Amino acid sequence: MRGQNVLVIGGDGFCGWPTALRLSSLGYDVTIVDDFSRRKIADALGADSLTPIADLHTRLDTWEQVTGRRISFERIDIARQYDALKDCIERLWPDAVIHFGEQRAAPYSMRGTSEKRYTVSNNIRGTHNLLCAIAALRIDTHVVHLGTMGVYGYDGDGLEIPEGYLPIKVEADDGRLFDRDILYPTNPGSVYHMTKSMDQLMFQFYARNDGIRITDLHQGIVWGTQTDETRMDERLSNRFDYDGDYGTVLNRFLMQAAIGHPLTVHGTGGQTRAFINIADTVNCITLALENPPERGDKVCIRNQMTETHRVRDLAQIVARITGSTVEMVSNPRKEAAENDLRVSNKSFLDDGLKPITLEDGLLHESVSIAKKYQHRCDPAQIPARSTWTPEQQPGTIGSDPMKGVA
Ligand code: NAD
Ligand code: USQ
Repeated sequence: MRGQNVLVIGGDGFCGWPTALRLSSLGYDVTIVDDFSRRKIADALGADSLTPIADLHTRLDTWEQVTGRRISFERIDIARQYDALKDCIERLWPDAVIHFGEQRAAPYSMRGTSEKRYTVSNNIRGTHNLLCAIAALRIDTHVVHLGTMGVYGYDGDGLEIPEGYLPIKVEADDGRLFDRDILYPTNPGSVYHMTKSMDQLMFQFYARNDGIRITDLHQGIVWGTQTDETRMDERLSNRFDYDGDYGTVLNRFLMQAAIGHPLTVHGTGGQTRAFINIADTVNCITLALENPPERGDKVCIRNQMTETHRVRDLAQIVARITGSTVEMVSNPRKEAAENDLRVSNKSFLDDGLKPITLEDGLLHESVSIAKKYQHRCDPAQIPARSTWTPEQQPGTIGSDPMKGVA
């Protein structure tokens, strides 16, 4: 496996950057493709990463100084520059392509008409361009895509969510029963999540029609910020988003605790979600690369998460270890107020993943990183203002997350 040529699309981003470093340190020959759209959106929103992040050229030079390894870079917008993408794949002829390159914030995708249209056009065209180029070149490469747990939806009653497929029996008119293995019925909760549901169909088609080997990782919410490699030098630091659109819930709570801001629980906080630490994101992607499907296999879907938590429980944990207060704010989203969630992550456990959980002390690391850079925080960026419908209004509804909850 090592010595292989890997393209990391979206390798300047939160999950892509530490993955590129890990793969390079393991001896993979890594090329990052990115269009810097994430940095441009951050500039447009006025919401910078809490951690200072070096520009990509500085990052790559630093990595070479520290380790002697070179990561290459090609600036390509994969949604709009098909020919450049195809040319890049033809020149590098990668053994694997890891696809992180999408607009990934649900609130941003619901912010307004132009953000909805951008998210759909960027994500769908990018994924399709990649598959189309691979099919046109007849290259036998392994596509590893970062999908989301959100494709399953969150209306669950606690029945365990399988890894991508649902075995069902269909009853014919004459009463005979037929076995089918279908994609788990998708139930996206935002325009962003909808694009991931649509990606699944494109993967299914290209795996069957062109024999492309595809792994789709249905990842939970990533928390934490640093990995072994990004800790090696401050110029290798990973991004830490905390704003109302791009900050994800646990990282927001950790950062809010660090600056003495009340923890912003949406609604009752009864939403249960799947989580994974950034270090395990990197571990799982390495395992997925090392265990590719065979040509002709159906898409290999793996649930990339390590634990589930209710949002109000997370707030309580963070409040307990930091002494913060909790504030219940009206939920800007349309989502079930309370849900149960059980998820199978058997395939990574079988491959040897040793999950990093909230207990492992990394909550404290994130709080201290947030404290170190708290002078960079703009409190005006904290409230979540993107609402799912025009009728919804941001605002505070209480201060006790357990109040009103059975
Ligand atoms: P990110 O926004 O930090 O990184 C995405 C990177 O892709 C950015 O550097 C961006 O510039 C680049 N990009 C976007 N569109 C592109 C295009 N058209 N051409 C080239 N580059 C493009 O996001 P992230 O948090 O690193 O997420 C990476 C992937 O993982 C996403 O697909 C996301 O849906 C998925 N994911 C993320 C999380 C999470 O909690 N962060 C959880 C589950 C799944
Ligand atoms: N929430 C709060 N308070 C906050 C922020 C969020 O209560 O300050 C709540 C939200 O209402 C939601 C839950 O926390 O119920 C999760 O929100 P989130 O922003 O952490 O996660 P989400 O929007 O689902 O998106 C993130 C990533 C996305 C990825 C997804 C995985 O941004 O790229 O696909 O997590 S998953 O949630 O499993 O679908």
